Amino acid sequence: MEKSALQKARATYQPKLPIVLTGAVKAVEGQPTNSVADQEEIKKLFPNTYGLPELKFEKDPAPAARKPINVGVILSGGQAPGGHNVISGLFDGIKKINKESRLYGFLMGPGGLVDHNYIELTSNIINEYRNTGGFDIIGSGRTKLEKKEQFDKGLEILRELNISALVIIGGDDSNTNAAILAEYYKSIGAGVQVIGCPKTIDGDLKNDVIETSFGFDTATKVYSEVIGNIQRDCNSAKKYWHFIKLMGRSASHIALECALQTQPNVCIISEEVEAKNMSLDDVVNYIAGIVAERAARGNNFGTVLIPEGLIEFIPAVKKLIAELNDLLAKNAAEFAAVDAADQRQYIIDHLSADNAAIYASLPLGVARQLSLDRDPHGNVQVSLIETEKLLSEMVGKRLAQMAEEGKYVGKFSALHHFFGYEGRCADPSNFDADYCYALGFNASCLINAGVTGYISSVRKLTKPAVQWIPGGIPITMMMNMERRHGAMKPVIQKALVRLDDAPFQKFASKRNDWAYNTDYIYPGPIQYFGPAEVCDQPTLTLKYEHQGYKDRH
Ligand code: FBP
Repeated sequence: MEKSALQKARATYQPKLPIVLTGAVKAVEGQPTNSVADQEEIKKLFPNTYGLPELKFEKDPAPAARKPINVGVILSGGQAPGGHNVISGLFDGIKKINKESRLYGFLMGPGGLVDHNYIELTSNIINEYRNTGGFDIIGSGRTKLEKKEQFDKGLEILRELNISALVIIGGDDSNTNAAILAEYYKSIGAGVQVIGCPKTIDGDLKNDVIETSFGFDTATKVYSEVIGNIQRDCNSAKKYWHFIKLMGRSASHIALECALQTQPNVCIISEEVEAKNMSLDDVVNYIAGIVAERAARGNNFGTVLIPEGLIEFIPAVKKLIAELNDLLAKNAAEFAAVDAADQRQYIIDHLSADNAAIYASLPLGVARQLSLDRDPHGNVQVSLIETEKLLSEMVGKRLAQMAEEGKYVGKFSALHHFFGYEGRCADPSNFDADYCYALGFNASCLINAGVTGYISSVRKLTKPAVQWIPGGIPITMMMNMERRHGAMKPVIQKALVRLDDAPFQKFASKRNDWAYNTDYIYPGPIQYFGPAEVCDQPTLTLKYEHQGYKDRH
């Protein structure tokens, strides 16, 4: 593979490890754990892996010689910067356990395990991918591992390759499946450990024990750089309003972090829209009000950040989607047989009156997206809904009305952007390069400790990497029961933006200033080489969360 000068220099970067992982370690058990909610149900569903203790690693002064192990690894779901470093950390970790250990990568996501598609990851391959973005080393996919037949089929190849541990690198849904697989293999005495790793640019796989998912840091820095560039352009020409949709299928962490980094004129936070029971019109009026006020001050330009998942958080639309999910799950065959042109009417005829009215009122494109196929985990594919265009059109119409009423004088010219795929495969920032390498290396320590059903956890992330605290968290600890595909299922609780938490509070205390005074920040590109205050800083979300946590305790 030919490389740029930056890639060559970057390939030599040695990720920093928490100091404790630089020598032999032993696992130290903490207290037994409970799931975050619905304890009785989760306990019944996970009789073999519920209630396990949290683990921490400490230096082992007298380590025993260890046998080689064969490990499998899977990349699952959307790409996130740093996945290759998780794999290289895992590789280095199992080689340190015993240099005869082997790592096998299952190709194109969980489907590779079921279909027996794999490669052995040798040091030549691993070295090509150190510190690079993307998941192309083995590819990723969204096949949902949930059926006994899939687990049994997977076990055949694990046995054939003598693999005794499987590492699943994924988001909340993939780690939920890792927990189910761990429980199943344990229940049948398969002798295969299953370990998860917290991945997703969306930043919504986090809680008291997982401080952040990897990829969020790099992706938000990439988006913030580009938002900053747009803001400088718009502050130069002073003639456009930029409507920028940002990935993050459910939670608004990406939009919030980018707002903190760039200080746009408007940023909508879906969780607030839901908490305040706002309608689409309320959101439109809020934006139009700011556009009009800025126009009154002579500023016919600005930036609006919109989280990808907004539409699903508007309470009325949320109720509609919940009924649609059940309707489409129950009547799947009948609906598939309906002519495409008649599907809209079919849905209107089968929904309750309130939801039918809302569905009928939505622009055709949005309504159609809401009724299209869900992803394998049952999620509406919100990245395909053009919320940025929907909102700017509605704001334009509202401004026209306001102009007629004498409440707006100005010029509204809108441009649209969607930043998502641009950031998911960026070369990892130093933070993500270090964090991912530590997560992978730490996974090898969990394997060596003989545990299953754990997620790799590295904490104290606002400190320098050498001071990070590695350990393991039972996945069942993060679970609750939720409605999926029309039935209650055990799933990892998604972390949405908390309105009482420091990052949102910080944003809320500043947003009025940012709306009317043009106070943009232009963060510039990610820097890999240079002083730590430029190159090694975590996200503002993480910093404020830790600050808020300290203030509360
Ligand atoms: P994960 O939760 O699997 O990490 O993926 C999140 C995400 O990047 C969302 O932000 C986005 O809505 C979705 O993936 C897009 O999915 P796809 O890659 O299948 O188009």
